[in-house]
Amino acid sequence: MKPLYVLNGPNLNRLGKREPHIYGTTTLAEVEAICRRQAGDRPLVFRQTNSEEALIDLVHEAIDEAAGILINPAAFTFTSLALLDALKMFEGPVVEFHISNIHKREPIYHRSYVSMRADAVLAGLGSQGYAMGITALIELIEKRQQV
Ligand code: CA2
Repeated sequence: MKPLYVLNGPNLNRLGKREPHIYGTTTLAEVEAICRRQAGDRPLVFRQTNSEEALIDLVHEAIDEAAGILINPAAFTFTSLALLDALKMFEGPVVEFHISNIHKREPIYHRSYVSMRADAVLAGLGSQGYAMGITALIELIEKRQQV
C-alpha cells in the first residue's frame, strides 16, 4: 500500500509553543500522533520543513511514492507558485489543510495558490482537525480506486 504524505510548511515546528489563541496548544509531535492514529494501518510519511526548496523536494518525492497528500503549506500557501507547480505534477488527491480559518484573518491570508490544485480544503478546525483531513484524504483515494 502506498503511503499518505502529510507535509507541513514553515514555522509549524513551533506549534503549541507560540500564539496558542490562534494555533492552540497541540504540538507538531502530537499532530503526527493524531495523523498516524487516524490513518490506521495505512503507512504515513509525516514531514515539516521551513524551506520552500525542501517542501518542493518532498512533493517530488510524493509524486513517486504517495497515494495522496495532506499539506499545510503555512505561509507558502500565499506566495509559492513553485509549490503550486509541483503539486500540479502529482496525480493523486491533495487536501489543503489550515489549523486556523484563513478567511477570517487579514486579506493577505485569503488568496491561496495551493487551493488552485487542492481537491479539498479544510480550515479552522484546529490541530485536531488533521484527523478529519486524513479521513477526507483516504475517502478521496478510495473514491478514485472505485472508478
Ligand atoms: O492555520 C494554519 O495552519 C496556517 O497554515 C499556519 C501558517 C499561517 O501562515 C497560515 O496563514 C495559516 C503558519 C503559522 C505560523 O506558525 C506558527 C506555528 C506555531 C505557533 C505560531 C505560529
